[in-house]
Amino acid sequence: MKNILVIGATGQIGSELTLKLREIYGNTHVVCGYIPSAKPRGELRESGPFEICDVTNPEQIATVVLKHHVDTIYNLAALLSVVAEGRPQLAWKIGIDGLWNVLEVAREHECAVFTPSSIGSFGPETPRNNVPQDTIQRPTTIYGVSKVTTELLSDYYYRKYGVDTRSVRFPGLISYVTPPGGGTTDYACDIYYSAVRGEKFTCPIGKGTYMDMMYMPDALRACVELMEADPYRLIHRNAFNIAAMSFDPEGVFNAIKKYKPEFEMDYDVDPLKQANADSWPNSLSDVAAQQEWDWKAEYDLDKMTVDMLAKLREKLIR
Ligand code: AKB
Repeated sequence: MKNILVIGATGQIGSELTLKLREIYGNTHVVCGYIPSAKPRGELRESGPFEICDVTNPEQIATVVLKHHVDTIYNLAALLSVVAEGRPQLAWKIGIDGLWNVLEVAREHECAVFTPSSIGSFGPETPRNNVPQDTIQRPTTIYGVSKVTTELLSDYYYRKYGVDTRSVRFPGLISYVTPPGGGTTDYACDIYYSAVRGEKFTCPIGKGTYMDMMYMPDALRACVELMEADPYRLIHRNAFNIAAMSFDPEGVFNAIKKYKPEFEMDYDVDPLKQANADSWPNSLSDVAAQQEWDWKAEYDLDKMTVDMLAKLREKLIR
């Protein structure tokens, strides 16, 4: 049985991943690592162990790892792309200094490590469509620079020290549970909240701007399946392209309108978000993930829309 530490467990991915990992590996085997300004609540707090674990504090990480006999760390602490652009030094401190801390603890205590990368690790020189697994990255955002560094440092620790590091490049993630905070792709989540609340949606990303997106259940499954994958089949490690759907604002608007014909949207483009989105590709190829660990997304835009609308109706309208 694995003993897992999730760092950043109260964030958008962590709050759902921690519960999924508890379902799979047992409640007592998955530690919710949090910082005091983002305390766990509800089921996250009640269903299993929780510990203060700041990624910028190596002693704290080591203490939790030793206390709970941790052998696998999901390192989810990071600033999303828009927030990172406003605070580049903090983004680096959390994303890269934090990663060094995690990798050093992992090296000493023989832990496997998952640290997500993103479609934001690509830049304007990357091919626009169906981006291959191995290609030019050269991002222009601090978020992207830190994600490429994450990929390289994680591969370095695997090659030099044998630390079992693995990762995926997440698309924009859409979920009805914990809203994202400060990302470029947040609109794709926010639009569903507006639709269910019966409000008009003002989109901060321009018409015709395509980005890869994924429904959270697929994203969580990707984390677990990659960490369970047979290491002898893995040619790549940090980080795999994964894909489910690519759409622009009109695409998701029309998907929602099919079920809510009265829904309305207009545009007020945010220059920072638009610049980030313009520097990222339209769509990724996930062939390497399919070949090396049998990755396959289950949700397309329509299937996700039906589920998001139903789940948000339950959550917001009682
Ligand atoms: C963001 O928009 O910053 C993230 C991402 C695509 O990595 N959702």
